[in-house]
Amino acid sequence: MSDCIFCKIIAGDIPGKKVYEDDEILAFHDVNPQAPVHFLVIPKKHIRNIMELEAADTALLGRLLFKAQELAVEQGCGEKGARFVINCKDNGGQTVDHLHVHVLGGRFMEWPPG
Ligand code: DGP
Repeated sequence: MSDCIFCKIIAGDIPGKKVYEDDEILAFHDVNPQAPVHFLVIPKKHIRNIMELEAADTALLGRLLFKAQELAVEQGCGEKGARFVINCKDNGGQTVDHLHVHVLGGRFMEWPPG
C-alpha cells in the first residue's frame, strides 16, 4: 500500500534495521525502542490490523507468531521471556496501520500496561 510506512520499509524505500526477512515476513528493530530488545514482526501482505484478518490469513499469522518466538530466542529472550504485543486501532494504541507484533525483552515489564 503506497502510503503505508511499513510497506515502504518492506519495499526498501525507507531504511529499516532488519532482523529477519523471507517471502512473507519481515522483522526489524523498532525506531523507538521501549526495552533493550524491541523489534517488530510484520507480514509483507498489507493487513491493516488484527480485526481485518481473514480465515485465509490464519496460516500466515501462525508463521508470524512462530517466527516472533524464534527471533525472541535468537535475541536472548528464551530464558527470561519477552512480551509479544499486537496493538489494534485507536483504543489498542495502534499508530501504524499495518499488522505488527512487537517483541519486547531484556527487562522486566509491569502488568497491566498504562
Ligand atoms: P504501534 O503503536 O503498535 O502501531 O507501534 C508502531 C511502532 O512502529 C512504534 O513503536 C514505532 C515504530 N515505527 C514507526 N515508524 C517507524 C519507522 O519508520 N521505522 C521503524 N523501524 N519503526 C517505526
